[in-house]
Amino acid sequence: MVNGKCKTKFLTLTVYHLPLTTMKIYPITDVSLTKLSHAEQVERLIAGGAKIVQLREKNGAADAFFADAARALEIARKHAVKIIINDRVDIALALRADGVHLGQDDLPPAEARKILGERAIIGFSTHNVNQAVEAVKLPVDYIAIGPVFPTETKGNPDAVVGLDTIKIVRAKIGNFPLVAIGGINLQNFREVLSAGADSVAVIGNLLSEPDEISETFKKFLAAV
Ligand code: 3NM
Repeated sequence: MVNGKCKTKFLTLTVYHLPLTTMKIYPITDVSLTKLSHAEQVERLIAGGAKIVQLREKNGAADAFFADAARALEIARKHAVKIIINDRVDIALALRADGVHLGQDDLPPAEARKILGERAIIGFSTHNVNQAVEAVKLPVDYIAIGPVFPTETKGNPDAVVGLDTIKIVRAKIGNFPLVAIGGINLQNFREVLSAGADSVAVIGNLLSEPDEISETFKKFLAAV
């Protein structure tokens, strides 16, 4: 058992951690906001320089999301861009996507890990310091914390955590990859990174002008 335990620890420290720290801007798609398919949003984001995109679908039917995500993945593969599927472990598995992002009420990360395997990227949302501290013990590659600022994009959001929580979480989790989310924009994202986040996940401020998605993404990258 000791060996088994060591192996798990080793995997947690080395294999599960991805270079998300090098992807400081983590875009998430939203069809209802943009009126564009996930595939079209991915195309525009990649044209702006995105290296990882999360596909988030809260309204559509599974078959339509699957078909759209398959097209998005095809585009992403041509550019060596990673695709993470929000919530749906089944769709991530069926598509052989790069990974899945799970919320507190989704399939537990350990079960998702069993299904998707060691190479999958698994992210996990947290909304306070305690959840974050517990989450880094799980077989996940990164945790997200939010909402950092008020957000209009998420229905029924948790309480705003603010920059101080990011600082506290960073102090408690060491180098564990930390994504911040919620109300982050071109003006405030650097202070979120300075507070200790490795990466910022953004929806509204990137996508609210669908014709300018590529340009807006470029502006984020230029401002990092
Ligand atoms: N999750 P915007 S906040 C999807 O707190 C999501 O976990 C959140 O969108 C969390 O960049 C959020 O438009 C919405 O604020 C992020």
